[in-house]
Amino acid sequence: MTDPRRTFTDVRWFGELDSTNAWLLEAARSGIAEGTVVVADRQSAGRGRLGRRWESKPGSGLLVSLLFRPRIEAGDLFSVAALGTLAAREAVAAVAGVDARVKWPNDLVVDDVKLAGVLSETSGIGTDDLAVVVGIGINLSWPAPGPDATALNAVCLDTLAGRPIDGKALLEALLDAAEARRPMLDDASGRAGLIRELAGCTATIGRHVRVELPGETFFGTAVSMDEHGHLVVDLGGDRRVVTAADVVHLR
Ligand code: BT5
Repeated sequence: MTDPRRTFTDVRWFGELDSTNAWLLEAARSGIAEGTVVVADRQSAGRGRLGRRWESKPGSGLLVSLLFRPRIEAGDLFSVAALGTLAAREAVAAVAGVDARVKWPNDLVVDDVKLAGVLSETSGIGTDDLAVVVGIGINLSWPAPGPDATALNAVCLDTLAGRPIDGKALLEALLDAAEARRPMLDDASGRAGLIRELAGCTATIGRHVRVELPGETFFGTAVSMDEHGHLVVDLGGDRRVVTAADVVHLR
């Protein structure tokens, strides 16, 4: 049977890397093609947003990065990360039967506990040579219940599904979901559709939140996501548009 995938076909699986995002970003700068997918069993320096770390013991998570070369403006970059988040969400539903929600901007959570994180990084922004690496970490079998999991406020798919989940099957489902949405990046209505779809499964909207910015913290109610994926927060009349921050869901 021919592979129905056309974009995400070149999958490179490593035993260990510092970071799948770091590897793919470097390769992107050297001209590697859109659709290259990098997976690692373990990462020695897994990256989160804002210089944070992604923790994953060997073989305990799906650690994958996908390369996109979309022809988009910087203001539309959120749609690429949104595609990655939606693909991860669809994959955990398909393979593990888990209905995850999104914590803005790109975490997958179940009952406000983090199952997966997404980190999008770029090179060549503002040029004809834009490359966007979308890195996704999904907890498969770690953290086990215990201090680590509690400290991270993390959960894994095995626990949620009540059975072992196969990382390869999860990867296949994720790539299929990414492939199906890839054409949406090519026009404005498709990109808007990705943001709308993400907003529709974002648990942050409607929640009372604490927004943590460098040097400033404020409270409000998250009311919507704008067309760029920014979070609109109501402060009791005044509205603020949050572009990059940490948001904490409050009860
Ligand atoms: C993220 O950052 O959630 C993005 C994580 C992206 C990881 C993937 S793995 C493949 C690819 N290659 C990389 O190097 N990175 C990507 P952020 O929103 O900043 O969240 C990071 C925070 O999540 C940390 O500071 C911890 O509090 C928490 N955390 C770390 N590891 C975790 C885990 N395994 N499960 C749940 N939470 C975790």
